[in-house]
This record gives sequence, structure tokens and C-alpha cells, in this order.
Amino acid sequence: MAILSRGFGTRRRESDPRLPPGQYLTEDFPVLSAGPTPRIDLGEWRFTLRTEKGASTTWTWEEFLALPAEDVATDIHCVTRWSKLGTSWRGVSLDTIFAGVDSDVTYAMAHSYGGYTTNVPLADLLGGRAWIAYEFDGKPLDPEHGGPARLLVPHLYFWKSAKWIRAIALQSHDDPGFWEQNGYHLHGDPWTEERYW
Ligand SMILES: Nc1nc2c(c(=O)[nH]1)N[C@H]1C(S)=C(S)[C@@H](COP(=O)(O)O)O[C@H]1N2
Ligand SMILES: [Mo]
Repeated sequence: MAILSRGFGTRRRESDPRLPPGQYLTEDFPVLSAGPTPRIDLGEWRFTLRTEKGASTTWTWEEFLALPAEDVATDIHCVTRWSKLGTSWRGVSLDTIFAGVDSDVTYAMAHSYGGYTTNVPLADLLGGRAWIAYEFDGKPLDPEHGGPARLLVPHLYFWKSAKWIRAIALQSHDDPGFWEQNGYHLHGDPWTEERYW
């Protein structure tokens, strides 16, 4: 009986419509970092948005917290095949960050403290689908998970959600970021399994 009910449980979880192909559910929150966790003093923290025309806007931590924030409930999907459902975040929509920005290009590169980069098409950052998040589960974002603030692009594989975000630069070419140079897909849609290229 125990084996049978466990079997049913597994089958139900695997057919959960929120689970993209090839993914399994996890309850915990794994930490995946390519290097050490940078410690960023909030007084030193800056976030910069740069356009291809050389214009840039920089926010201090205080200025960033003064921007309108949103609560976000979303599922996240790592290319290493774990998915976590119903995660809770708070942060600033990239629609807010990009409001009034004058740019003619369609690609962006996210730059992190510590040197990590990841490329994302601008279209994937807009339309209420991406945030710079600074709270998780109602608490300041843990440094291991990208605190003080990380990019959150939950409709793409989680490697696109750059931890310890420092800048977003707009650019005319879809240059590969850190994992993309190492074989991860340029785009990374979990629903069509854009894992590698
Ligand atoms: N700066 C930075 N951001 C990063 C990474 C990293 O190594 N450095 N790893 C990426 C990968 S591969 C994943 S799956 C998620 C992991 O986020 P987590 O550690 O909060 O689970 O962060 C992404 N963002
Ligand atoms: Mo990942």
C-alpha cells in the first residue's frame, strides 16, 4: 500500500501543469553559485541602467527602495531540473526601471557583483515578467540567494535571474553571458526546454 500510494503521489506531481517538461518539484531552495557570495554593503550598493547610447541612470539603495515595489508569486525552474512552485518575492518591476528610457536595441546584459553576466532579450524583461527582487518570503533576500538584490525572470530558466545584480546594459547584439558561453542556451525557455546549444 505504501509503495502504491507513493507511486500515485509521484505521478500526480509529475503531471502538475505548472511543471515544465523534464523538471521535478523541490520543496527546499537549492543554492547555485558559480563563485563565492559577494558581501555588498548597502551604503556602497548601486544599480545602474545603461543604454547603447551611453546614457545611464544609477540608483543608491535608498533611492531603489523608494521606487514602487510589487509582490510577486511565481514558480521558478532551474536548468539542473528542479522547479519550485509558488515562491514569494518583492521587488521593482523592470517596466518601472525602464520607464522613459530612450533605446533602439533589443538585447540586454545583466551584470552582477562578482563578475557573473547573463544575456536576456529586452522583450523578456518587459511586460510585467521581470523584477529586481530584494525580499523573499517577506524577509530581506539572503546573500546566498542574491541579496541585497537579484534579477528575477521566472519565465526563463533560473540562471537568467542574476544574483547580486549591479547593472543592466542595453546592447544591439545578443552576446552570450557567463553560462551561455559555457553552452547554456541564449534564451532559456523552460517550456520548450531551451537548455543548451
Ligand atoms: N551572480 C550570479 N547569479 C546567478 C548565478 C551565479 O552563479 N552568480 N547562478 C545562476 C543559476 S545557474 C541559478 S539556478 C540561480 C540559482 O539561484 P539560487 O542560488 O537562489 O537558487 O541563480 C542564477 N544566478
Ligand atoms: Mo541553474
